[in-house]
Order: sequence, then C-alpha cells, then structure tokens
Amino acid sequence: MVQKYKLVLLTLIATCSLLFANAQTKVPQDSIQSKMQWFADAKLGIFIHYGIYAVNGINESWSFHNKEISYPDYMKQLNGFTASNYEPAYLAGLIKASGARYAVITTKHHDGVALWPTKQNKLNVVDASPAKRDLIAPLFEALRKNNIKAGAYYSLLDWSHPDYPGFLKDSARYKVKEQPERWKKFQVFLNGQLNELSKNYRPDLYWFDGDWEHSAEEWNATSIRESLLKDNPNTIINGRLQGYGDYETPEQNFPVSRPSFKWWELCMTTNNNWGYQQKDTAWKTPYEVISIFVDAVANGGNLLLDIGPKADGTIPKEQVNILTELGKWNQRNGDAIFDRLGGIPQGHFYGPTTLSKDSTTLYLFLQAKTSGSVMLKGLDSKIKSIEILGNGSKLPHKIVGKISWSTVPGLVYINVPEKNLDTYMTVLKLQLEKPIKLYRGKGGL
Ligand code: FHN
Repeated sequence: MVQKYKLVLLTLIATCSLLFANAQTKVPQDSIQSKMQWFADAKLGIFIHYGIYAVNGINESWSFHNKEISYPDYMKQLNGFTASNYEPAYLAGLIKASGARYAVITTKHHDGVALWPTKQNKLNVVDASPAKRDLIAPLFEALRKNNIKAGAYYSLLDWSHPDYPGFLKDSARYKVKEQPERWKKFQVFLNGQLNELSKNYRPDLYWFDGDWEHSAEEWNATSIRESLLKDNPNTIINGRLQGYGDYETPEQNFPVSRPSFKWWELCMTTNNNWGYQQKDTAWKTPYEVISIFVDAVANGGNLLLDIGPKADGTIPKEQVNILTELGKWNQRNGDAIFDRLGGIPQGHFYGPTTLSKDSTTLYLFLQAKTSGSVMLKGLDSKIKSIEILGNGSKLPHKIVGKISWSTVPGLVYINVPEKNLDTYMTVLKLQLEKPIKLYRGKGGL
C-alpha cells in the first residue's frame, strides 16, 4: 500500500513540476530583469476577489460550474451586487497600511461579469447590477495615489460568453477545431476587453487566470503578450498565459523546497475561500500569515494575500485585522523583508533567513516565541553587531567550538532575552564586516 501511495505522490509531484516548468519556459529571463525589479523588491501584494458571488457568499464561478447552483440562479446575484460601501480610498489605505506594494483585483472572473464598463457586452456591473459604476478606475487611482502598483486579474476563459467553447449556460459547447470561426468571434471579444483594460487602466501587472482550458496557440498567447507590451512595455504578466508569462504563481500550496523560478509569488487566502463567504470562519491568525509571508520571502518569492469584500464592498473585519496586524509587523521588521533577497541555504539556521543585496547583512527570523541561546552554523564571516529589529536592542554572541588549527568556523550562539521578543515573529539583524561567507562542508577530520 505504501509503495502505491509513494507512486501516486511521485506522479503528482512530477505532473505539478512539469506544469510549473512548462508555464515559465518561453520568456528569456534576462530580457525582463529590469522591469521585474520592482516586483522582486515588493515582496507583498494584496489580492482582491470582488464579484457577484459575494451576494450569496458562494464559490466564485465554480459554484455554477460544479452545479452547486444553476447558472440563472448564480446570475441573479447581479441584482444584489450594490457596491454601496465600496470605498477605493479606504481600501487603498488599508492595503498601504499592510505594507503591500502592489494589489491585484479581479476585473473579470470565470463567470464573465466585468467590474468595468466594458463595451464588448452588457455583462458588467455598470450595465447589469445596482452598483452602476466602474469599480476599477477609482481603485487604480487610489492605489497609485498611495504609490502602490495596480494589477488586473483577468480570466481568459469566460463561462458566460456564448462563443466560448466551455460555455456553461447550456449545452452549446464546441471544439475550437470544429468551429474556428466561432472561436475567432470569442477572441475578438477577449482581445477587445484586454484592449480596454490596457488603454483605459494601464495595469502595472496582468494576473491572467483560466489559461488551462486552451493551448498557447489557441489563446494566441504571443499576440496577447505583444499587444499588452506594445501599450506598456513595463507591465508584467503572471505565469498563467500558457508559458508566456514573467513569473510563477504557486497557489495555496506552500513550497517546501525553494522554487527554481527566478521570480515567483504564492497566492493565498486568509480563510479558505477567495471571495466573501460568511460561513467560512477558518481565518488564519496574524502570526500564521506573517510566518507564511516570511517563508515565501526567505525562499526568494512574494506573497499575494487575498481578501474578499462583501457584496456592498465592506471588507470583513477579520481581514482588516489581518492586514492591520501584518502592517504593524512590517513597520517593525520590514527592514528584513522589503528590497531584500531570499536567505542562506537550509542547514545553517533553524528558521527563515534573508539577506541584504550586498550580503553584508543577514536577517534571522525566530519561529514562535523563541528566546534564549539561538545557534547559527557555518558562518565564515566576522559579525560586527547583532540587534533585534523593531526595538533595536543589541545582543551579545559567543563563538563556540572554533578549533585554532581548523578552517571550519565555530558555532555562533546569540542570546535572545524573552522580554525583547516581538508580538509575532522576532527578527535578528546581523551586520557582518564583509559580504557573507558560508562554510558548507561536512565538518573537519
Ligand atoms: O479558478 C480560479 C479560482 O477561482 C481563484 O480565482 C484562483 C485564485 O488564484 N485562481 C483559479 C484557480 O487556480
């Protein structure tokens, strides 16, 4: 039985890595290095899943896809989508307070309901819901006023559009190869909407989704990429354009070994659902969110943390608390996070680490309420100073076991007083005399 389980697990891992590997194979990384720099330095983004699915508090789009609700009943939620309390200035301020440097809002999910006044059809919150206003423009404006990059999530697939092959309103589905003219009609619609987003909102980042239903050739992914870059050469594109994206987007599943992609971003919910669902009270604690965020950054990635506004636009108080507490922690410890690099290889320290870009500063993140004598192995660099971020207290350290005739460095023990611990995760800042050198050997004689 165990053998069988192992085989299944290995197959799953192989498929996933193939999936990811395939997703990032076509854009030469050195060609996008400079425009990716802000993204690499940003570390934290806020994802916003806002849509009609918040009215009943059900799964976004998937609820009708999986027949948990009929398509007509799902679409009736349009009538309850008021956005009456949707306050872009407040939302941008909350995002700013979290420490995030970019935000990504669902401009259109798989259900095909656009949050802007698209001219391509009438299925949008301006023409078809009591909201009756563009929800994207004011948010992008408020984000940019706060010096936060504005990203557009856009579902390539559209389960409402009558010319989309996976159309779900009725059984009128088709295969692209059998009705190429019909697929072309959908592509005119798709490219028309992307053109509107590009020209009217000039997103700093496109977060495509739903690319899995068609190949790069069928999506004409290269021309989508070319036309967006033609309008804005500095915009960046996530890795869900069938291989023509700029970075990888692992979702909900936390990497254990460090992903091999140059740029990657873990997207994650604050409870178990992307959109607002009143019954979902499985909130992650601020500590859990901070430790996941630190883990992603220490592994060289970003975290895109999701919130799901209610139908009227109110942000659930639990998510306000998470973003606020995360922001306070970032205020105290952001020096170890923003503009930094992923940390040193595993084995030197029992926890996440990050480095300054010149690698003269090493940051150690202490799990839970670790205090007392903390150990660091294989540091072959002289330490100038050690302090706790957030309260600046200087810490003594002791080198143990350094043998005079051996080149192997001794162990560093740092004494961390319990009284100076952070509310959530304590961070030690080690200032080194020179760029870091590490001993990676298997020990002496
Ligand atoms: O199907 C969507 C899902 O509803 C949600 O939007 C997530 C967020 O990344 N993306 C897709 C699932 O991978």
